[in-house]
Order: sequence, then C-alpha cells, then structure tokens
Amino acid sequence: MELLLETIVKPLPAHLFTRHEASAEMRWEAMAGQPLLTPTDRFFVRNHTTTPTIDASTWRLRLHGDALRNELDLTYDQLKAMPAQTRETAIECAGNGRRFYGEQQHDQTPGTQWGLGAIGVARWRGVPLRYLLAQVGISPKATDLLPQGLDAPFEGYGHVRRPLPAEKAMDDVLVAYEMNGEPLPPDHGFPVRLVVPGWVGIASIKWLGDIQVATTHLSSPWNTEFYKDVRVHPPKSAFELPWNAEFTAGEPYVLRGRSWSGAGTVTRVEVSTDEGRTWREARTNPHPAWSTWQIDWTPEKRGPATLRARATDESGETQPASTPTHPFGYHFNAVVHHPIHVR
Ligand SMILES: Nc1nc2c(c(=O)[nH]1)N[C@H]1C(S)=C(S)[C@@H](COP(=O)(O)O)O[C@H]1N2
Ligand SMILES: [Mo]
Repeated sequence: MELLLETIVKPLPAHLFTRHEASAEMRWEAMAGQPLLTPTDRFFVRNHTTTPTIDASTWRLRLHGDALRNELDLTYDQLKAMPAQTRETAIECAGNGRRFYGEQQHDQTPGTQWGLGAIGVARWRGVPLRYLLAQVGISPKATDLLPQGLDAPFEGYGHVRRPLPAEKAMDDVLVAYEMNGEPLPPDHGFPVRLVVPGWVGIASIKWLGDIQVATTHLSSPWNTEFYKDVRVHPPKSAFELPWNAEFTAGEPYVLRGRSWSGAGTVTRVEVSTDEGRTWREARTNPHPAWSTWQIDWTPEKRGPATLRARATDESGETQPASTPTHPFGYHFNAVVHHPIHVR
C-alpha cells in the first residue's frame, strides 16, 4: 500500500482543486460568482516540501546583516503592535500556465503542469517591510535582502530563500499576518509571510523566519537555478469556466473571466469566440489586483470550439498569440485556447 503524505493542511475538494504532488491548483470555475477576492478555501497552494506547524508564541523574525545598524528578534505580538497596512493583491506562481507550452505549442517543459489556476487574489494585512527596515536602521547602501522560510529544507538546497532587491523591499512589500481578514492559514504561511506585489510568487516567502540585509549582492538557488530571470508577471487571462464547458446553441450567455498583470492594471480585454478570427471588447472592471470582465455571447455553430481572451495592461503590453520557448516553462502569457462544446 502506498502511503499518501499530506503536504497541505486545508481540505482540497475535487470541485475546487486539481492536485499536483505537493501543490494544489484552483479550478477556474470555482471563481464563478465570486467577488474580487479568491476565497481562502480555494486559493492555490505551492509548497516545495510540506506545510509546517509553527507556534506563533515562540516564532521569531530575525533581521540581521551588514546593512543594518541593529539586529532584531521580533515576536508575533511585537509585529502585530506595529502600524499595519491592508493591500489587495495577487500571488501567482511563475509556472502558472506551464501546461500550455506543451498543449498549445508542442513545446513541453519540465515542472508542475499548472493550467491557469496557480493564482489568487487576497486582502493581505501586515507591516510594510520598509517600516521594519527603518526600525533597524537600514543603510542607504543596502542592495539585497535574503528572506528565508522556516519550512523543511528543499532537497539538497537548504531552506527556501530568494534574494529581494532593497529597492523593491523599500517600496510596497508587506510582512503579512492576515489573509482575507483572518490570521494566515498554515498553508499560506502562518504566522507570517512576505507579500511582494506584481512579482513572481517565489518572492512572497511563506513561514518567514529570517531576513538578511546586505550591502553586497546576495544569491540563492532560487535565483540562480530555479526561477532564474523572472520577476514581474506579464498579462494573462482566464475564463471562469470549467475545461470543456457545455453550451446550447441559440441560448444567450454571459461569459465572465479575469485578467491580470504584474506591470499594472489590465484596462482592456478582448474575447474571440471564432478561433481568433474576430475579437470583441469585453466590459471590464479595472482593478490593480486583477480586472473582472464579461461579454454576451449566443453560440450558433454546434460542435467543439475554443474561447479566447486577450488582455492589455496599462503599460500597453498585450497577450501574444504564442510565448517564446522557455527552458523551465515560466511566464506562459499567450492567449489560451479554452475548449468548449456547443450542443
Ligand atoms: N517558505 C516558502 N515560501 C514559499 C514557497 C515555499 O515552498 N516555501 N513557495 C513559493 C512559491 S513558488 C509560490 S508560487 C508561493 C505560493 O503561495 P501560496 O501557497 O500561498 O499560494 O509561495 C512562495 N513562497
Ligand atoms: Mo511559484
């Protein structure tokens, strides 16, 4: 008999999630009818190893390094007593959409075969990292931070850790202890995680225990081997529909979906229901975390078909028809062909 090691604490019902080894992907139909935020019960989980059990009363965040005037060992209560901010923002895995390199471009890449569900938007609350850094007297010469997780070491590489430029750390990063109005759940980093808006998910270190702050360049396997050369998410789109959704010819429908980009708010979304020959503009509700949109459609032709959505963000970047080959399958941002069937 095979022993199934549970790597994730929260329930993963099959109508909300697709399992991928130690991780779990949200099914996009689970966002249908939801307001802006992804409910925590369906927020994707990406674990390198296993969700750890951490006691908040003995947890400490250690801040140290040659770029700090003082070292600090912070307790959970001390952190929660500091000035806090709330921010609605997405966390997305750099490998989100990897499956489509293979399925759509005949260019299979190794790694978790995510569809489009390795993204979620939550309301995060915590202390701005720049406030914490000011408390410990960060030097203007600081260049890099190295935040590290308290989860088990990953294979032979040590604890999950990834350098973060001081410039981003001093901008909009949160040291978060709440998700959607509740303490962070174990799978999402309890008691404390980083939230790094717009950047690949690996930047948002969960189960945060240690931050080195240095005046020199820092590196780790998480920027030299894994997640190399990826930083800000390109625009992407998804329909709030199951794969192979069924429609009835002659019936009016409202197609709904969401589009997002790490480089700025998505301001324009176009939809094609004829395999990319013609495009119509969707009614879009722009939001920096992700923009929701809708468009009316009455299918006419019976048989298999695909739906396509194409987003443009405020920087002017539009989703392309195909994504250049990437050795690790990151940043698949081409328009996805969502298969449906019209009866
Ligand atoms: N300590 C630690 N932090 C981590 C990870 C991890 O395995 N360990 N996974 C990273 C990756 S690759 C992603 S995409 C996000 C996923 O966050 P979520 O599981 O809360 O959705 O967390 C990041 N932070
Ligand atoms: Mo990730």
